[in-house]
Parts: sequence; C-alpha cells; structure tokens
Amino acid sequence: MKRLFPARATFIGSFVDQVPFSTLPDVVFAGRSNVGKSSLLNSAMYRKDLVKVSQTPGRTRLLSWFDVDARLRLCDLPGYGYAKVGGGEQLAWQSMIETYLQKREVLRALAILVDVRRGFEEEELLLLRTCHQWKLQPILIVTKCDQLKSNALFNQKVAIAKQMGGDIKRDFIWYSSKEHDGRDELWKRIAGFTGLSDAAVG
Ligand SMILES: Nc1nc2c(ncn2[C@@H]2O[C@H](COP(=O)(O)OP(=O)(O)OP(=O)(O)O)[C@@H](O)[C@H]2O)c(=O)[nH]1
Ligand SMILES: [Mg+2]
Repeated sequence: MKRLFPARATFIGSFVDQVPFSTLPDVVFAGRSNVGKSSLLNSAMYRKDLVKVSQTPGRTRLLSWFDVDARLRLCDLPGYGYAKVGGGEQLAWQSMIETYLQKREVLRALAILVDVRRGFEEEELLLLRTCHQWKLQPILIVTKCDQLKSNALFNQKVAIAKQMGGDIKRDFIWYSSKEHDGRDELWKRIAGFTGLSDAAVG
C-alpha cells in the first residue's frame, strides 16, 4: 500500500525554555501524562524510537521537536495531570504553553490526545477553548483504541462523539500506536491545513 508522508523524520532537539526558530508550520501534541503522545509520534513518523518514551511519567518538562521532510515540525509537549506532581502543576503547564506557543505564527494546529477509556475531561476542554482563542486548528485524537474490544470501542466512540457534539468519522481520529490505526487519517488532516500534499513527498 502506498505510504502517505512522511518520507523522513528527524529529531531537532529538546528544549526547556525556548522554541527553536523556524518558518515551517508547527503541529504540537498535548495530553495527559501517559496518554500515549510519544508512542503516537513514533507511529506517525514510522519510527520505533525516534521519540523517547519516558520511564518516569510526568517528570519531563521538555518540548521535543521533530522535522518532517523539511516541510513541517511536530512537537511532543510534556504531559500534564500526573498525580504525583501535585497542585500547581496544571497551572505551570498552562503557563508554559502560553509562554512558548501563543502567538507563534507558524503554529497551525494543536493535537489534543485522550485515552479512549477516559475521554475528554476538564483539562482537554480547556485546551479546546485555547485552540478557539488562539485560532488554532484542533485535532482531537483518541489513543489506545486497541485496548477495547470492538463492541466496547464502538460504544465508547458513540459516547465520546455525543459528549463533544461531534461526528465519529469526521471529528475524531481513533488511534492505536500499536496497530498504527488512524495514521493515514492523521496525515490527511495535517496535510489539509498545512498545504502539504501527498504527491510532494518522495
Ligand atoms: N496498547 C497500547 N498502549 C499504548 C498505546 N500508546 C501508548 N501506549 C503505552 O502507554 C504508555 C505511555 O505511552 P507514552 O507514549 O510514553 O505516553 P506519553 O503521553 O508520551 O507520556 P508522558 O511523556 O509521560 O507524558 C506506554 O507504556 C506505551 O507503550 C497504544 O496505542 N496502545
Ligand atoms: Mg512522552
């Protein structure tokens, strides 16, 4: 089967307190710690361990950037909501994204990841509002879909779509980083608003 892009993804670096300069479009991936951000980025970029999957969830405060075919950049944000980090963590996280991401002209989309068994909670609804405020394209990604059997998965899709007032097929990407389900849909979505086309990738 013909593979959609990317042809080649490389690690740019991890940064604590800056975003490396670029004129390429950015897509950033946000979600609760352990939701599967790093695994999804590896799957999306057709790589096994380009993105480090953290041993100690919730510890890393770095933003990791990846170049895709010298056409766009993806960013793995630190996870939020890890129980052991405690009180002001959510605020610190929110202020981090405001400091580094707000008003970046090249920032095109914010992918919001939720575990299929949890769905969208307060933090994700806040992120969705941030997208509207900043005029960013939200991409709603539901992860670990392989963890539910097909009936339970279907019921959960219906429940999540109903809660969000969305359409199962159109408004969500149902992903499994294990099976790579959802990968083509993700790239089609990204291609749609970054102006990349399938044919441009060799
Ligand atoms: N079955 C299954 N497991 C997954 C999937 N995606 C991630 N996992 C597992 O979930 C755990 C967390 O995955 P990560 O990719 O490290 O999650 P993360 O969101 O990057 O976590 P932080 O970096 O701590 O914020 C790992 O044990 C993964 O193997 C998936 O699609 N299916
Ligand atoms: Mg991670």
